Amino acid sequence: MIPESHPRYESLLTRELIVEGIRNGITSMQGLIAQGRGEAFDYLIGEKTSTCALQAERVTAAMLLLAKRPVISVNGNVAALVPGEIIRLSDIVNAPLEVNLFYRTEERINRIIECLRSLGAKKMYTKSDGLIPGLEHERAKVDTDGIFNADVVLVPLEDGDRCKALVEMGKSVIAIDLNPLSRTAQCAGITIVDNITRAIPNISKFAEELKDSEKDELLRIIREFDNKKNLNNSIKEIITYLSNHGNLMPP
Ligand code: PTJ
Repeated sequence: MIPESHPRYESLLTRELIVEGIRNGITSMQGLIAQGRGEAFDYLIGEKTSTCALQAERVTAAMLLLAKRPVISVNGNVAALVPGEIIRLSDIVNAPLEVNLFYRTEERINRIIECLRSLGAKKMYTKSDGLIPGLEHERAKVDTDGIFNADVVLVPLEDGDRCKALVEMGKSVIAIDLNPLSRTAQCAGITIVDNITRAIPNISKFAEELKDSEKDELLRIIREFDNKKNLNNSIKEIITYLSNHGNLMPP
């Protein structure tokens, strides 16, 4: 039992969700390591959504609303941390979910699908009849109607290989990754450097706000966004945060 007064209450609760995910056969053991890496980077950004992340989250909402065949990729950490929130986003932007795992087992795939369905997920791609070219690991297996055929794919907590392969297939790839230096963060078309627990509700909020906007307005929001610049600014924000809090660097 974690007392609410604990200074790291939120972070510890999130950790419990991953542990629970492992107990329920949803999350991989390696998911714990990913969570630890995420926590470390979240610490460096002050455990809050930065201005850069907010901008990327708004552009993501515009992009998902404009997409013709958007898909949201779900792995074991995503399913443990934000199952309800991801379903809500899927509904708002009309982007079906597709479970895609790095440490793939059929049992875990089915458990995640069951879990999402039990929480109200309506549209999901559940076949694995396609292969992403150039990938040798299990994440290559996708649904030909889903990720394989998608124009926009949201990939939270991804590994760099697949992000690159999806970009090479001509897709617009949106990554959520607390590590701005990861290969995924560096190769995605839009990179959200934020915790998925904050990013998904933010994207949903922006999607609600933008959903009745004209197509031209959504296009303008996307056109004005420069991912490289935003990513560099995310790194600068970490440096500024550290220099303000650690007295490590000259002002
Ligand atoms: O469920 P599976 O089998 O598909 O496996 C999923 C994991 C996440 C275990 C697998 O993809 C993996 O090993 O991922 P990595 O290579 O550890 O990458 C995870 C990335 O996500 C790292 O850059 C972390 O900093 C980042 N990350 C971790 N937790 C969060 C996060 N980013 C956003 N929000 C988080 N909560």
